[in-house]
This record gives sequence, structure tokens and C-alpha cells, in this order.
Amino acid sequence: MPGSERRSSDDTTGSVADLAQVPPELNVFEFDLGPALERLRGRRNLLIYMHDNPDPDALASAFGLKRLVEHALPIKATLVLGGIVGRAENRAMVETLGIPLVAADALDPAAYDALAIVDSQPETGNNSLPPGRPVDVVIDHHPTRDESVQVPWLDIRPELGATSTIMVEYLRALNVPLDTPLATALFYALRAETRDLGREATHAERVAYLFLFPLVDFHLLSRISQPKVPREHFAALDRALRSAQVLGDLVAVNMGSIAYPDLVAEVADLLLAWEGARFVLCCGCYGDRFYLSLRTEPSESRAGALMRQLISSEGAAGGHGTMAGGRLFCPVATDAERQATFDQMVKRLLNLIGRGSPPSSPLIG
Ligand SMILES: [Mn+2]
Repeated sequence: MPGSERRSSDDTTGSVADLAQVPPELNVFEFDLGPALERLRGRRNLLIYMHDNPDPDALASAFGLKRLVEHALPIKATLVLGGIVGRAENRAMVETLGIPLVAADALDPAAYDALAIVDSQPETGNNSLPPGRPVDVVIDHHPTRDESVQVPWLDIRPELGATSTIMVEYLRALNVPLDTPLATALFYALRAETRDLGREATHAERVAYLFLFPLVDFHLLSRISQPKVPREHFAALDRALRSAQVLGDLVAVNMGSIAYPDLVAEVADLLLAWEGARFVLCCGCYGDRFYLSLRTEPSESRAGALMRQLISSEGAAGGHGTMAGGRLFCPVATDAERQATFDQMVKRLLNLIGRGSPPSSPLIG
């Protein structure tokens, strides 16, 4: 039934109270939550990891998992931040909703007896899971990796548009009371991850969305989705737009030095709006770390595979259908090195998508 349009004409009718009564159909109870939780019984404290520079889907899923396990078991969960929350919307989400994050380098994993990761998986290279420790919980919607199959609580559903959808189903299955911050976090995550249910969203996302709707504080939501930003934000956008190059239906941007890693994803999202773009590749360096972000039109829904081929063994890559990200392992320090690396990545991508070497022109002017 995932992907079914059966209810679509009915879903928008009725009162808000009716919407909250959407029956727990679809994937709810598809995963056997009881035995999974029982495997954590007897543990005292759980670390919940996300990818290092977490997006709303990762943040909301981790926030939800903390609520779930602390509701069901005598366990204390801690959300671990491996990198930084950079994007203004994401920072507003964390601050406005009070999502409790602890920096990875401020805690000792040896003092915790259980490990979880959401919206990512072991050995992806984009998270700070302590090496050599078995992971107890993996909940994700990216393609399953070989390293994950041993995990006792393993729930990976690549067919879904968001990890938060799985978390909503868990919370509903156990009748965990949802307060406003958690409901608003999960709702914002569904919106952000699927671009208002328009990108890779399934019926399961729509059901979760309707369930959360009456519980959301829309004033808080507005403060998250329309955040105030510093002047530097516009300076970065100005530089990005001026350096955007058009190569056929690819827009490629070398942002140079960036204030936070998420900026490459933010600009890639922005530029995909251009009517001539089917692919957008945006690159930038946070310190000497070279980050890449790729976006594609839904008709070219292979961004994850393209990013893995583009980076191959030279870095960490992740993503799915129309969005993917990556980072190179080798430090890239100078402007000249950044330009050379960028040129190489653009050339490789053009080859991968069979475009040869089209003429390059600036997007603006
Ligand atoms: Mn996700």
C-alpha cells in the first residue's frame, strides 16, 4: 500500500479533529517494535548519533527516538552532534524547540552502554560513531549498507521519503504522548525533507503529516522556516550566484571558503529552481574539508548513485533519489587547490551524465 493514492481525495476533507483520527494503516506495526525495545532493556544510557551536520529529518528522528526509548524503558538518551548545525532554519529548529544536543568531543562514548544512529548508517563516513563499537540501533531511509545488517534493531526503509515517518509510526504504535516541540520538529522535518511532500514523499509521509498537523505550533514553525539571518548569509549567496556556471543543463558552483558545511546544500537547493537546470553541483570548503552537494530534477532521480561514483574511494558520499552530499578525505587548503578539485569534479560529473564538455557560461550576466 505505500504510494497508494487511494485516500488522496478524502485526506483534505473533514475537521482538524477528524484528521487526527487517520487510522494507523500502512507501515504502522510493519516493524515489530516490542522485541526491538526489549533488546535495550537493562541498558542505562543510549547515545543517539545522526550524520555529522544534521538536517531536520535527522534532528527530528533523533529527538523522537529519545522520547520513545525514555517512555518505554528506564534508559536515558543523549543526542550527539558530530559536526555543526549550520543552516539558519536548522539552528532555529534546535533553539526554538529546545532539541538537546551534546557535542561529540564533549562526551566519552565509553561511559554509555548503548549506541544508536538515525538517518545515517555505520561506516558511511558522514557520522561520528565511535569506531570498533557494535551499534545497537539503526533507523534510516537510505539504501541498506553491508555494515548495517548485523545491527539488532535494524529498521531501514529506503522506499520512504523520511526517517521521521518511521519515528512517527513508532510513537503512534506505542501511544507515546507527543508534546508541541516534538510534533513541530517531526512536522517540519517532513516538510523540509520532502519539499512540502512534493519530493520523494509517499502515502506514509502524508499520513504522518496529517497525524501531526493538529499537534503543531504554527507560530514556532514559522520562526523555524522563516529564520532571521546575519548579513554574511546574503554575502555568501551573492558570491554563490555570481560564481554559478552553466554547462548545458548542469549548474556548477565553486563557493570557495564557506561559513558552515550545509551551505553547499542550501545553494544547490536554491539553484535547482532555475528553469534551465536538471543537475546542480555545489562545492565549498569548510576549513580544509571539501564538501559537495548534488541536486537533480525528479526525471534524473539518481543523485545518490552519481555522488558515490563521483567521489568513489576519495571521500564519503550519501544520498538518494534527487539529493546527495559528499566530502573528500584529502585536505583542500588553497584557492588554487579548490579550483582544481572543483574542475575535476565537474568534468567527472559531466562524463557520468553523458554530457561531454559543453561550453561554460556564467548563470548571471
Ligand atoms: Mn533523511
